Amino acid sequence: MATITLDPATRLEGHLKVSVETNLGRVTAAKSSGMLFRGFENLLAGKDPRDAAHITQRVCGVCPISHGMAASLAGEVGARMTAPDNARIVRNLILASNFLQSHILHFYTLALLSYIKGPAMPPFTPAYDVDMRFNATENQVLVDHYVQALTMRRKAHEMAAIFAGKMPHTAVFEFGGVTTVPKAADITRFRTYLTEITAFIDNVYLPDVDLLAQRYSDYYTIGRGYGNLLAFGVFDLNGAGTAKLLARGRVANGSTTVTAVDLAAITEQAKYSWYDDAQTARNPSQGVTVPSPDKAGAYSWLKAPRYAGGAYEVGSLARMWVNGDYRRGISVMDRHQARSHETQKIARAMSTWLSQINLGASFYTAYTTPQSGSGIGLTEAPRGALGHWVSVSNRGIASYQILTPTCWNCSPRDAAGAPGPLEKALEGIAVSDAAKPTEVLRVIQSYDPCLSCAVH
Ligand code: NFE
Repeated sequence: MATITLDPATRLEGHLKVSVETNLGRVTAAKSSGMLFRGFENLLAGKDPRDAAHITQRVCGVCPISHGMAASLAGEVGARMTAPDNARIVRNLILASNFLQSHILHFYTLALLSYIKGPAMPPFTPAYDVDMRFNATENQVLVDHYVQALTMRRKAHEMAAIFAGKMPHTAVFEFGGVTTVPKAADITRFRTYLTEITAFIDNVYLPDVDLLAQRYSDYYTIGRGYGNLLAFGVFDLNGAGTAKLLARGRVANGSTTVTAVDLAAITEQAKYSWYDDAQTARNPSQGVTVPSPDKAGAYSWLKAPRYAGGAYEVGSLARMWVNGDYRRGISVMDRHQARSHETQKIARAMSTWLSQINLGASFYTAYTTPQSGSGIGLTEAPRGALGHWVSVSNRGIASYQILTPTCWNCSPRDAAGAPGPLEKALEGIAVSDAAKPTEVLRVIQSYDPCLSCAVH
């Protein structure tokens, strides 16, 4: 019996601590802890509802656009209006650019370095050097692609900034539409970036994931977890949001039968979280965030979101599975595969959307803050399902709750004692070297956790 603790688990955003109990080299139980508190929900109280599209983007520099999108949708739902088609398309293009940069960042900068040897210098050292299976030539090609990916990620940001003005943290999101009115030259410039990034995705990213999957095919059987997958869906293809590039839905235990998402079935539990017990098992529409840093038995600043009591994985694999695009399996390697194929699917769709911008039509519809009301904004961030729940009174924010992807994936145990998705996925894996638990890190990184988002 031994306990292995990664604190912090490296190459992910924010401070995640993971502790695993092992017996004869196998993990018997895992604990995932978010080790910081932020309090965005509380600081939004009393603000002008329109500020939410700007403040919540500061939850994270990697996925700010998703927050701008969720906040705008929630505000527009609350005001019973929709933004015009041009705004929907421009928002999709900015969000899609943000997905491309995030997925490229995740594979090359965060995950791949757990399978290749970088140059013998920081930031590549120190590193675990166990279970390295690429030959010297392959290793060098992948290191070269790592360097190339840094440029591609920058270019994806530059592409987004053509419409967003700047990245990260754009000012382009306003309730009712977007503050930019693109010109034909902007669209041409965007397409030039998109062509280059698409070529990288097709010719470098997907083949590299395939090569990784060949050498590490055993990782198709590692890190499955519960097999429960949930997606809110993203990239609206019409104003009503009834058609999406990636659909809303969920499956239980690896099923191929997709069922509808009933928002009323979502609760955020807090038995093992450093929050006051008064908020246990509340729907986000009723949620409160009362920190309780000395609470006995608690071990994380993440709440534990559950759907009908079950722990659900969110992210590219959930989206691609629900949409019927990828159903090979649920594992570490399937997460990398689904993410790369999703990147390709989104890049293809962006090309179509670019030609749908109607330069003669409006990008904004006048918005008036209602005296009171409530709205829910559901979308996807690169790491998975994202929701904002807002209620307004006296034209100010009365309450705001944010439910992020990493909060689903890295949540602690729930009131019934059932582990969160990552905790479950770690159970049973073999650890060859307790001093260099690379298998544990690879499972963690397959979810692409972001703790800044998770605790928000
Ligand atoms: Ni900070 Fe975020 C998460 C994504 S959504 S990266 O989790 O993707 O708040």
